Amino acid sequence: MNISILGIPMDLGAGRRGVDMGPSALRNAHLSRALRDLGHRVTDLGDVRVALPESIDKHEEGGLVFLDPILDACRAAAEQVAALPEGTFPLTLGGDHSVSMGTVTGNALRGNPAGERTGLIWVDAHTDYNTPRSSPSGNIHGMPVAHLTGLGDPRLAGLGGGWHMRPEDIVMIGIRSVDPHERELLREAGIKAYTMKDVDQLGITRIHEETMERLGHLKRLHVSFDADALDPGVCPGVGTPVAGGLTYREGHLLMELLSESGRVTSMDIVEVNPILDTRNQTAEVMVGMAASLLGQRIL
Ligand code: 6HN
Ligand code: MN
Ligand code: MN
Ligand code: MN
Repeated sequence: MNISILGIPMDLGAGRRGVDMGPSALRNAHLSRALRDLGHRVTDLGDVRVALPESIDKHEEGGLVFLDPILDACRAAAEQVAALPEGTFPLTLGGDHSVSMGTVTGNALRGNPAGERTGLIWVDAHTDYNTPRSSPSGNIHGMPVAHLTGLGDPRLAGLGGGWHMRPEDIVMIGIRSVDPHERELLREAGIKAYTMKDVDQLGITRIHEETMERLGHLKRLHVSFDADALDPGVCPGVGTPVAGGLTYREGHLLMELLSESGRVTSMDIVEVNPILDTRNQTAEVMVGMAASLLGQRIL
C-alpha cells in the first residue's frame, strides 16, 4: 500500500501545551520504518503550517479558544488530504484532537464524486462531542465530532462546505469521560458509543463485530485514535488522562481485527504529548498501534 504521512503540529485546541510535538515524537519512534518493514511504500509529506500560540492572541470567541488559527490548520490539513491520489492511505499525526475536523473532512471528500459516505471509528476516552455552549473548558479538542456532524460553531462545522458526518456512521470505543451536557447531545444525535464498561462486558472481538455490522453499508472507514483511549499506564504522555482505559492488548486486538477487515481507508494518531511522557513510550505504543492497523501480525 502507499501510505502518506502528514503531521499537524498543533496544541491550540488543548488546555495543556506540548501535544504540538506529537508528530516529531511519532517520527522519532520510527513510524516510517515500522510501516516500510511491513512492505508499504511510505511518503512523509512533512507538517501542515500551524500558528504558534506565542505569536498570536489567545482571544476567546463565543466559548472557543484559538478559533481562527485552528480553522486555518484544519482547512490546510483537509485540503492536503483531499488532494492525495486515490488508493493512498493517509496517516495523519496530531496534534490535539481538533485536527480531526480537518483530516476526517479531507478523507471524506477525497476522490469522492459519487458522494460515498465515510464511517468514523473514534477510539478515545472522551466522546469529543461538546459544542461551544456545552463545553466546560472552551477547548476545541473536546468538540471535533460535534462539529463534524454539523453542530456548534458554523465556521468549524462548515469546514467541509455542505458536507457533514452522519451520526449513524460513527462508532466510539473506549469511552469513560463525558461531560453532562455533552451526554445529552450524544443521546439526541443517537451516536453509538462503547464505554469501558462495554469493553469489559462484551470484549473487543464482539465490539469489533458489531461495529463492522453497523458500518457495513460504508466503503470508507476512518479510524481516529486518541492516545488517551489507552490506559494512562500504557500511554502516560497525554494531556487529559483518564484511569481505566484500554489495555495494550485490547488496543492491538482492535487494530488487528480492523486490519483483517480490510475496510479501513485512513487513520489519525492524536494527543501524543512528549512533554508529559516517559521516554517517548506513548509515541512508541502508538506507532505499534498504527503498525497493527496496517498489517503487522504476530505470526
Ligand atoms: N480529547 N471533555 C473535556 C473537554 O474539555 O471538552 C475533555 C476533552 C478531551 C479531548 O482528549 O481529545
Ligand atoms: Mn479525543
Ligand atoms: Mn481523549
Ligand atoms: Mn455546515
